[in-house]
Amino acid sequence: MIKNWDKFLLPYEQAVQELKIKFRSIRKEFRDTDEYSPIEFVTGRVKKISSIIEKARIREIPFDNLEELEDIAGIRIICQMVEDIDKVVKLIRNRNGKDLKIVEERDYINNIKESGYRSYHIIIKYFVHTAFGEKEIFAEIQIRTLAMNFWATIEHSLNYKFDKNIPDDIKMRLKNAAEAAFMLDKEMSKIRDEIVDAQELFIIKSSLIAKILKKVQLLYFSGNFDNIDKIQKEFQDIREKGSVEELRNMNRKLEQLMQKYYLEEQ
Ligand code: 0O2
Ligand code: 0O2
Repeated sequence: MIKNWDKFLLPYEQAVQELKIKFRSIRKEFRDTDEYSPIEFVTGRVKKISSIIEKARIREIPFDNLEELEDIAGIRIICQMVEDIDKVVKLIRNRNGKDLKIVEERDYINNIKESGYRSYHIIIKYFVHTAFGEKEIFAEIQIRTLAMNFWATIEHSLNYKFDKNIPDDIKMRLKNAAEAAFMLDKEMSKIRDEIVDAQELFIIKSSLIAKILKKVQLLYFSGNFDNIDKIQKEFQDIREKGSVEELRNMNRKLEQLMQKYYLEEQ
């Protein structure tokens, strides 16, 4: 039987277009509200006819049941950091039973494939309305980091080039390269965490410094010059080298001094 491929692929093409728009708009919404987006970019493709035929042959799927293939429609969501993958998975789970149905989740991040491949796959069922009627189809969503994507893209094209006959020693080197890419992911996450911690510390310190400054000024302008030189000197030292704890102590000390003089902050 000669299959009408155009008609067969139509719902898959539509699903890919719709899902790309949906996930890209999540990214846009985060960015428009100045929030960090766990989605860096989204791509999608309909599987090539030759790959569909090959996969069906290997899986012994009859030509009339090609709908059984789960990845004819494929969406790829690329994240900056490993932690973002979990956020994207949760976003998709929140839609379960609404505009899509989750059929299966495959965690190839905690269960790395033999090749070294890492990604989180979610198989969904997705409803499309075409000019020729309605249809529920399978689609595969792959969620991975930029580093995982870098590795998988090159490994996939090497496999394609060598017709899946990559020599064992090269396979081992590719596996090692996958580990190196994952180490890079981990290091980037660590660097980000350290920057966030440093930023948070800076915000806490800046706020305490502002509070202390206000109290010193109030004490000064209210004419209570007791120890004001000593206080200013202490403040200079703590401001430059002090810990959050030292700044908190000084703030408390000034609070007590203000109470002594019946002063109140406006
Ligand atoms: P934006 O605002 O940059 O996200 P289309 O269906 O025509 O919209 P198509 O043909 O699927 O898109 O495009 P493709 O090649 O899949 O690219 C998808 C989006 O991901 C594009 O953004 C790319 O700029 C962006 N992108 C960023 N980095 C990469 C990368 O390393 N690889 C790929 N493939 N894409 C990347 P938009 O949609 O133009 O707009
Ligand atoms: P395409 O269109 O070339 O991307 P199977 O294909 O039988 O191994 P299964 O059970 O159908 O696997 O689904 P699985 O493993 O959850 O997902 C298959 C898809 O994941 C592949 O699609 C790849 O896109 C990706 N993938 C899985 N393993 C690897 C790997 O070792 N290296 C790379 N680069 N990608 C992998 P296809 O079938 O290759 O189709």
